[in-house]
Amino acid sequence: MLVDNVTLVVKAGDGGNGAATFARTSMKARGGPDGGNGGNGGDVLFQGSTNVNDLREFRYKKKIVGENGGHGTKHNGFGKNANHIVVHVPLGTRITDVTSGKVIEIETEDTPVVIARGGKGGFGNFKFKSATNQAPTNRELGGGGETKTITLELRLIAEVGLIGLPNAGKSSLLAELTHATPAIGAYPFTTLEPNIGMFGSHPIADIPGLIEGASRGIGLGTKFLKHIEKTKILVHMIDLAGDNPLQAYETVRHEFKEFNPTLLEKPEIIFLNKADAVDAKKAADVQKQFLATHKEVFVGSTHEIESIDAFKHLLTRFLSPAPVDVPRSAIFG
Ligand SMILES: Nc1nc2c(ncn2[C@@H]2O[C@H](COP(=O)(O)OP(=O)(O)OP(=O)(O)O)[C@@H](O)[C@H]2O)c(=O)[nH]1
Ligand SMILES: [Mg+2]
Repeated sequence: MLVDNVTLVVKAGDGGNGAATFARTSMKARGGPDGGNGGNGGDVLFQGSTNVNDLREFRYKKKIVGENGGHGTKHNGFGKNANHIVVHVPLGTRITDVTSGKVIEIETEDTPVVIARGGKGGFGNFKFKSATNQAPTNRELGGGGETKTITLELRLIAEVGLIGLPNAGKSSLLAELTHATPAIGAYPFTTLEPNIGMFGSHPIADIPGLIEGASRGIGLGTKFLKHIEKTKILVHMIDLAGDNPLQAYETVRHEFKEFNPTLLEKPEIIFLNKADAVDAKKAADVQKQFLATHKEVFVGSTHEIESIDAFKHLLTRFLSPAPVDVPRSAIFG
């Protein structure tokens, strides 16, 4: 289970100000007060939706601002009440008010929840007219809309797990397949915590690199492997330019066996990566060695768009409920 989370500021709309005006025309030198009320500011509501699968849009949108109410005007003109804003989030999103600690879980599509309330519109001076005060000059300013800092948290079960030795290109692949922006580095253990991205509606987890002895706590250990216990598919990334690609594969498989042997039975695509960095003969030789695994073997490069497109097709077929029937070992790169 991985947690996608974001922090946001939500500000509801301010109420419009009441007006302080008098009905003075060429005909009427001393008309009464006629300042209208301000309109109410719009609320910001959150509602569950099955059309939204992740919190991606909030990675860029850090602030949600409601509409302000219109100001009151002369001739008893009332300011417009602002429309409320409804923000759609995936079902299962937990919203926490950072200040109060209050938590709301969005479980259904039915009920929008008000997260920040709009300010009330202020009264215009007409409203203050009384038997004793026929010409009030006072009016109210609109109330400020509430501002809340909230966190949104969504628990996702990864459907695809990217695994392999450090530096194989797992994060590079995640960045190509999804909108996620993981750190990518030419050194081992760039990734220290799992990253998650959405491939369409399928969460993909990029797991920190495993090394020999991980099951005994070497490197970052196997603590992140729990995130892929429920995946449907594993993508095992192998660096073709590495010393012994088949051994790299077996090293990781051995650590799986120690951690949880059922991981060995998951459908798996072996991605022989960095094909651009080796000559075609080397790629073909390594590919041949991998035939013994009886797994789907893909040769390609995360740096090449055709390769990524072909891999997307392959992954989509693996994710589709229909039986997988794909030609083995197409070479790209
Ligand atoms: N030439 C070449 N380099 C690649 C390719 N894919 C990734 N790289 C490079 O390999 C290095 C490691 O890539 P990452 O995506 O960070 O690898 P990782 O598997 O996530 O590594 P860890 O997080 O350390 O486990 C980076 O310098 C990438 O630019 C590829 O297809 N071709
Ligand atoms: Mg990484």
